[in-house]
Amino acid sequence: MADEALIVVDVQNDFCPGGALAVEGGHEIVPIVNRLIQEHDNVILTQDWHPAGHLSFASSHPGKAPFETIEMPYGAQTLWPDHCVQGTQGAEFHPDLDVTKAELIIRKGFRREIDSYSTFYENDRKTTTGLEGYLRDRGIRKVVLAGLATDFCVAYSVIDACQHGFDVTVLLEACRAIDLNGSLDAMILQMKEAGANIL
Ligand code: VGL
Ligand code: ZN
Repeated sequence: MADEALIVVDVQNDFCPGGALAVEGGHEIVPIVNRLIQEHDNVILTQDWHPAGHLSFASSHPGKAPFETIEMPYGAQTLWPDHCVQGTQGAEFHPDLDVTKAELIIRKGFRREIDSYSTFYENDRKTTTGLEGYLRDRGIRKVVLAGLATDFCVAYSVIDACQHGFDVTVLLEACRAIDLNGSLDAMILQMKEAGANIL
């Protein structure tokens, strides 16, 4: 399947139990994702990679608490606990994730003023990560997504991939969700409406 890529989203310590923004059962997907990596010819990893003081952190907004929403110049933004700070242990991939085969690591969220859920576009929906060009240049037509979290970085990446004309599959058994105020059901619906195959 030379025209298919596996995109493994944010399987990092801070999104696993014990981490700063732990996703319930996040670590459980690691063996499943490792199997998917072995089965794919083209493997891409994404890494949430924020500078200290990132504006998606509640700590950057006096009086605000994690999981509240604020208005940013580009629209509504959920505030998070400090997580995936560049160079910290929490930003590293899970130690058991089999990263060796990955040909590309896309880092996102490194601009202080903009958060980035999708691995194609940052949350202003204009700033690109370059992933689309990479996939086109490599002749990739199909993408398979797995990782953390289903209802944020996976879902936004899935929807963008669909809108750019890729054939997109999400493997839910290889994802885990944050599920904030019904976000999991809402994003599964949006992924379906975008045309993704949800397995
Ligand atoms: C994510 C919230 C903040 C994710 C990243 O990987 O889904 N969620 N940063
Ligand atoms: Zn983040």
